[in-house]
Amino acid sequence: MLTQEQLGFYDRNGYLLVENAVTEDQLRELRRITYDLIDKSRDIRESNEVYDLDEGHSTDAPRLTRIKLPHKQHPFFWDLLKNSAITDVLTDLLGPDTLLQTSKLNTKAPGGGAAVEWHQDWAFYPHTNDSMLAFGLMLEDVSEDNGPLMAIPGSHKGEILSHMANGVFCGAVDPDDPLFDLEKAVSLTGKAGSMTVHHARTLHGSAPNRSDRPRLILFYECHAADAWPLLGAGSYIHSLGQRRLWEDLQERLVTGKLCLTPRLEMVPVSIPLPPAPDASSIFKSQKSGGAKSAFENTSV
Ligand SMILES: O=C(O)CCC(=O)C(=O)O
Repeated sequence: MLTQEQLGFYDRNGYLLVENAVTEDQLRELRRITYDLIDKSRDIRESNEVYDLDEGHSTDAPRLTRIKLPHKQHPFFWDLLKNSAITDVLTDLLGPDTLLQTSKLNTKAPGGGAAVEWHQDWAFYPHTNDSMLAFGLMLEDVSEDNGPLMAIPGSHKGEILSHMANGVFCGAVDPDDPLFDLEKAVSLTGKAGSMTVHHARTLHGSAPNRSDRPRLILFYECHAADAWPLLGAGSYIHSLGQRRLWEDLQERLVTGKLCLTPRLEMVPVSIPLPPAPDASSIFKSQKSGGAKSAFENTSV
């Protein structure tokens, strides 16, 4: 359970670092499953429904940017979210009724694993209210040199910046946007087993992995059950049809019950359209959409 101090910190800053979010046994199992999944990517030649391959990926040296939807690749990832200390942090921050929006395991390979340009998750999936957050569970130690998550304190209370470039939604802010103040950025480093939490409106990003160690972070993106997607990355639900939508909601329910009366709040919404030429992941949107990099030519 979070302390009043932690709750206050999160409310003011829009991010939080929780140490020892999982037990040693849970961490060991998470790593075993993850390295096994990475191993199974060796003979994959193109990104597919499970893996996003990084440049230079080969049988001898697997290099991934992401394992997609880990909670669908192994039940342990789902059980952990539903039944652990992470579940308590979730309900402390979002209330008793919560859903998983999506999960991903971002695996920055040593020596260059891709940067994630600065963005606000909210820009990808505006909802009827912003009771939404992302957990980032560190499966290996995260230090300044292996591409830690970085966040701008308090940005969750500010504007949603433009994530457009060249007339398309590129999923990143322009580093030259006067509303973007990189000077304020903080790095969220920690020991394996620590967990970051960031609000869906918090500006965040991460540099390439410049170390010789992997950077493995398991992200769970969750929302209160009364936050319903408008359009964008969450809007796949509109294509499911009534029956499949109903099943999908049950499948993603983490705690409590579904809520069929969305809470409508005065939140800033900009529809993330038109899509970048390849909008299949944030990495692809940022690259194919021509996002300007905030990390090139810096030593961050
Ligand atoms: O992997 C990271 O460092 C950040 C990931 C992220 O922000 C995202 O995938 O939306």
